Amino acid sequence: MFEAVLDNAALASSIYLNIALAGATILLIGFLIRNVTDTRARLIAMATLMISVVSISSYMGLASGLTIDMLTMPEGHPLGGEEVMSLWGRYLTWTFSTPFILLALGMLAGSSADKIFSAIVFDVFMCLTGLAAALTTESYLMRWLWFALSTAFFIGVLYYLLVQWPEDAKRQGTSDIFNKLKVLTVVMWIGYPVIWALGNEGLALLDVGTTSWGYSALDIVAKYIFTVILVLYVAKEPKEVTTSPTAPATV
Ligand code: RET
Repeated sequence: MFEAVLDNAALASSIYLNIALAGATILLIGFLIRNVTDTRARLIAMATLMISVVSISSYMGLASGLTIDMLTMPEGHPLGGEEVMSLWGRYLTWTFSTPFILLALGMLAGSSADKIFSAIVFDVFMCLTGLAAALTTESYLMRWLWFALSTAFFIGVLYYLLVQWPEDAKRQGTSDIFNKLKVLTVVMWIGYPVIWALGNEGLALLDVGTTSWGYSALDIVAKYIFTVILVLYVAKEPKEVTTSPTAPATV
């Protein structure tokens, strides 16, 4: 699979560019937070750093061919009976990267531990059931049922992002920055199931290179641009970040 990636220019560039961007983001965060001493500010910044640590590992998995396989699609799939290249490592590693995005956002909002934990639980199962959708090769219907279950968990995540955390952010005084990152996150995250549905593993309207670029483009905004906006704010150690939150449990 290593060679197959290199032979496809669109696919290779969608992977190698992200390795470079994740590496650059890690170095940039390290530089920006070198003088930050507050525990909450550092924890939020370190959570964002972990997003790129997972990302560089994820894209290394894809570049090396370790987490890519040719899967025979079931009857009913537009490419039924044919082998389709699945970059399943993406779905696996989202399980590790997306919780850090939510941890950073939940802490920025000054939310409570129970709400941050619940959002992350929904998120982890959204990713794992997405992985199951991609790896199911015996039934076309079951692929879409996994997709539907994953979407249900995604709605759980959106509930915290759109309903609970904006209230907490208001109380914490971080509404401006939180709402900016909330919109960025919600809009980008909705793009992932859309790419899955249109991509080579779903309705197969997009080829493998275009599908991979779809995810890579979303990743650039949802991870690196998100990180830079958040770390530039947190590195100033504003009192809204350094003050311990008082948000109530889920209501
Ligand atoms: C899948 C397919 C099944 C339905 C849904 C999905 C949602 C995926 C999302 C992924 C976000 C990934 C990010 C990665 C950054 O490292 C699994 C595509 C709802 C929202 C932000």
